Amino acid sequence: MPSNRTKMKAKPAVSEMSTGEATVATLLAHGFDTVYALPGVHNDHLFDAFHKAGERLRAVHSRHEQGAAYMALGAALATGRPQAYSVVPGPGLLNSGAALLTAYGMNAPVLGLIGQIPAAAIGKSQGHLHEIRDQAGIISRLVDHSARIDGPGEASPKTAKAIRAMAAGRPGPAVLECAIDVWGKRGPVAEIAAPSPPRRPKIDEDAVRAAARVLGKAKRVLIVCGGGAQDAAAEVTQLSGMLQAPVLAYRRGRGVLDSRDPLSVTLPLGRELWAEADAVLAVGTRLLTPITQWGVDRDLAIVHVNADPEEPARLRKPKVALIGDAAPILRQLIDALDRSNQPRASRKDELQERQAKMSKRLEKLKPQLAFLDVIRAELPEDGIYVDEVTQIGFAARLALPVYKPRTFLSPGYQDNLGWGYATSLGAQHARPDVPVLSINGDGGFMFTANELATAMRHRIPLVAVVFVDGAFGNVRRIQEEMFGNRLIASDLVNPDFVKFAESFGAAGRRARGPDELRTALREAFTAREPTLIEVPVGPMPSPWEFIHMPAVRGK
Ligand SMILES: Cc1ncc(C[n+]2csc(CCOP(=O)(O)OP(=O)(O)O)c2C)c(N)n1
Ligand SMILES: [Mg+2]
Repeated sequence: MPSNRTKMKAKPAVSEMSTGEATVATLLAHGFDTVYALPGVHNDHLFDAFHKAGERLRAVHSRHEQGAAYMALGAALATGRPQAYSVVPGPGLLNSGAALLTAYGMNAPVLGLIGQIPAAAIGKSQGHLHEIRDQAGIISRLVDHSARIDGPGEASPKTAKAIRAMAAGRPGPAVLECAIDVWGKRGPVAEIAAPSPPRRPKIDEDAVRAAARVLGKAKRVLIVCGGGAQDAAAEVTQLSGMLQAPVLAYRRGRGVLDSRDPLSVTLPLGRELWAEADAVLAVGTRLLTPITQWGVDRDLAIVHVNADPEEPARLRKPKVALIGDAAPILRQLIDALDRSNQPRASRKDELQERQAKMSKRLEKLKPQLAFLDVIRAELPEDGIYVDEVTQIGFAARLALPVYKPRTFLSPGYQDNLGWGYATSLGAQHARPDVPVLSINGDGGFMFTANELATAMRHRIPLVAVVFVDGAFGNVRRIQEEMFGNRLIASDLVNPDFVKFAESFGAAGRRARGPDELRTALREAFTAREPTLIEVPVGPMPSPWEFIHMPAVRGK
């Protein structure tokens, strides 16, 4: 019970602790129960503090630092709560770099606890183990909040500050460094900092009223959701109904409005609706694709809700900007609209018809869709689907129905190949109550396939599918279609994935086609054990005409 513990620990009493112990006590006081980690001599005293925390803090070790950091990312995305990982400095930090970059791009609260060389040697380029020039400077380019803990007395306030910073404003990762000879250093610790709610900007009521006026008088409102809308599903759903506004989501905003609602649309239909809209309500999105690809003109009034005050005007100054967390802002907007909004004619039939037409066009992706139908049917409603940069993944972003927030994890604008398997492991570890499904291409899967060992060691019952076409298929298709079939560096030699899985002691299966995948998934979700399903596939039709589409406004 974090709150009771918090009260006990928060008593101002001077006690002697090590820097590592004070850091761990602060993590516990803030409700952390896991640290995804890969040890090394720089962090031995920190890991000893993890050990002393006993059952209250699980150290889940991975087989590569990128695995640890991606696991923390997956856990953060699946739970919405901050998560921690710990690795050695230099190579350990860099190995975790792609995950940290992705956490930044996805505004995910991931706390890195990173070692450092001996305190007295920092900055002197003496060639100490794992030394890297200006580690603090490198870190400061990757995250918005970072600090170095220089002794036990400052461990707790600096840890608490980092955790607060991850939730404040636009959320995101943070990093704490600590030198090899400081984690174990003992000294007086006045108190363990208690969690304090992050400061929220006051909601600008004039702006809410202005937004209500814009949306109230608009005839065809389109709502666009990004990752920042994930905790505002109820409000978005209510607004969509009140305004009869379709809700467009592509990667990070999927699941905010249930896909079974005919007003829920993805990119291609969203673009048509963008062309017709007289007002857009953007919620927690950069609006990058609509503004830069589809175009804007003066007839489109944009109301932009974002936690980051810099974001709304980055691409185009909106008519109204509302700064802060989406849910409370949208709640006020609903109240303001309630007073003025006239009941609107239902757009259900119109949207149903247009959805059906779009489904016909999307039939071009039949090979992918046949697999997605099976996945949707077998993955329970609250099961979590984790995306990858692969043919099935691209199609899923367009066509996999998503029913609930935080059940469709997609890497956002980094779109980094190889994030999926380890991120899924973290999601499944943090949410043992629901099945998690990881989909992969043979290219992406091998980035973190070593973490099958982690799945076994920690008994994480993740089900992963690897679609095997013997290629970086997406790259190969581009070479075929746009570079006169001059194929280079896109063919792959693969292991037998069934034997590969079995060699770790995991369940390995082969499914030839959608029907066999259905059986394999059903059995795997029943068995709930680490499972890898190999699906041999051929080349698949290109999805790109539904993703990169020409402008429809402001031409
Ligand atoms: C970190 C990273 N490296 C490289 C790429 C470029 N890239 C995009 S898709 C792709 C190939 C994916 O191959 P695979 O995982 O087998 O999926 P397939 O397209 O064959 O379904 C590559 C190399 C990327 N997106 N991210
Ligand atoms: Mg492939």
